[in-house]
Amino acid sequence: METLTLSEEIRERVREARSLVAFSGAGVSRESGLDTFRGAGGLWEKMRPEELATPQAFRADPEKVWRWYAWRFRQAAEAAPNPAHLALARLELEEVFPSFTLVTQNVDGLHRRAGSRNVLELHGTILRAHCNRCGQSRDMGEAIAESSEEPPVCSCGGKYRPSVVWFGEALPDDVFAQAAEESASADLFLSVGTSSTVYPAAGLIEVAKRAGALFVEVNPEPTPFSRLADLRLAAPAGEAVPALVDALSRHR
Ligand code: BJW
Ligand code: ZN
Repeated sequence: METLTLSEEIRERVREARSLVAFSGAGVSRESGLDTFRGAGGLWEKMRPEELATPQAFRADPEKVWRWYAWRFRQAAEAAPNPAHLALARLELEEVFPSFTLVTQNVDGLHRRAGSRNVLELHGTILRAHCNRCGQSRDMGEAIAESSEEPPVCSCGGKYRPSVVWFGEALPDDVFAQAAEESASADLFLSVGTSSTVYPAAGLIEVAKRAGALFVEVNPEPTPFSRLADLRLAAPAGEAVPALVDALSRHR
């Protein structure tokens, strides 16, 4: 993407902004080679979500669900952050805005590996697993490597499961509360690579918009929130986010 030119009105808002929230979804990791959930080529074109990403699915067929996550863990471990992850990290590390929070729905750990620090993982992480009975937590890679059982069995007799949030499960309370608080006080709210269809995460866009944030959406496809966007970049994140970060930095 060539140099991005911002309108005078947006430049003004950027100049005055104190806090930025970046909100990301599976699309930001697409150019790292990880599949999105919905849409063409998405994980759920081949598999129904309720067969894999629910507590009921794990109860019904723990081996199938565990294997699917073990496969995705290996994919994530082998993937590298792309220019979109790196540009978002730069925004934080170069302190372009006094306050920066990265709220992600992703479980792949790529934002932290790119150098982002203030990361709120709304849907947990695939890098850890915990026992469904006693809650004991361990590294996912070790759980896969050290056990021949799928899923590995805990010393209490329970089964290990990935530490992600499935449909019907509550998001970690403190993490969501902090994300909502940051969204409510954000001057800029930047949504990247999410279909914005899963709640309560998608509701953060409404929270920010209602509180008066400038809302920027990066997604090649429209979402239910596109109409509310003050600026929409219909391009892949790996191209649009570095261009946007350059433009934001230039106008500070
Ligand atoms: C690119 C790109 C490129 C492509 N560059 N972009 C009605 C109203 C409100 C809520 C509900 C409702 N009915 C049911 C609910 C509840 C349910 C829900 O929201 N369902 C909806 C589907 C309707 N929500 C829940 O169950 C949540 N829990 C809850 O509500 O608890 C209540 C409770 C309270 C108290 C006690 C008990 C319960 C939990 C939701 C958990 C979601 N979990 C998953 C799986 C995580 C584990 C895993 O990874 O397997 O999270 S589902 C999946 O969707 C995953 C994602 O984080 C999430 C969001 O998806 P995302 O990231 O937006 O990806 P995609 O694939 O949808 O979109 C990718 C986008 O990228 C697309 O738009 C592309 O165009 C774009 N793209 N290439 C930029 N290169
Ligand atoms: Zn246990």
